[in-house]
Amino acid sequence: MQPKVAVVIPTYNEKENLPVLVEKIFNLNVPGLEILVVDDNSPDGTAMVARELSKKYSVQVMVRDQKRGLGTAYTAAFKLVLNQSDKPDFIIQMDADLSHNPAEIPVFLNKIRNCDVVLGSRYIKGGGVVNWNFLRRLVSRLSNIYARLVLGVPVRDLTGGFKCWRREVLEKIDLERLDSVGYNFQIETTYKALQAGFRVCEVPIIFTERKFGSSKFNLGIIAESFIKVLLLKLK
Ligand SMILES: Nc1nc2c(ncn2[C@@H]2O[C@H](COP(=O)(O)OP(=O)(O)O)[C@@H](O)[C@H]2O)c(=O)[nH]1
Ligand SMILES: [Mg+2]
Repeated sequence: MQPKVAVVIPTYNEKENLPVLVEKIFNLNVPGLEILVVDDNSPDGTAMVARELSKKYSVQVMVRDQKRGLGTAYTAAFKLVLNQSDKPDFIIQMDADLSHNPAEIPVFLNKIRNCDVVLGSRYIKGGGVVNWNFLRRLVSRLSNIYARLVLGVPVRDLTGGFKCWRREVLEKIDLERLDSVGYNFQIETTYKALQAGFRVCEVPIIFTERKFGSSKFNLGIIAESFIKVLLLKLK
């Protein structure tokens, strides 16, 4: 039977980017693919744009009342797709701002056949980052080194947000007990999958900084990660 694929896309003020991304994804013609957009009531009207797209494409839209962080957006979206009657076999997560190249989706779907979790990695051979300044590169590199050393895991890119999950992994990780509000979600979920004994693989990706809209990255996100990585290890 043909596998079902859900692509989860969190959005906050992504009205220029979302239509371009959605069109590119459906142009791949991956059978059985559907998209779930989880928007935090973006002031720019991204939810309206998403609803418009749902008339043409297989796009579901989940709107939350206010900005509540990337981690909780993903948790809510994962719960929704896992509770559907027609559950997806694979769940892909990616940013809305075109930093993650949709053309790489088939690579993830190919790799997941022999893995339980596939991580898009900027820090293995063939991977990379385009249009980030020195400081942003440094922060990303240091966060990865810090998380890898504290947690003692062999993963090169723990903080990336382009990933593919086998449904069983997300069912096993207790989503109710996830503790991350922000980007720490990426580290926490991968670590929990490793702890549960799942096979985590990396494929190289090129991350390209957005052209439209603005990044929601901030110091609070770094602070959350700094503390929560330690707590994760101590648990
Ligand atoms: N629903 C929701 N999406 C968010 C939130 N914060 C960030 N995002 C989305 O998460 C993705 C990555 O965020 P971005 O600001 O591009 O982070 P950066 O790539 O690290 O600079 C984008 O699609 C954002 O719109 C949030 O609080 N709620
Ligand atoms: Mg971005």
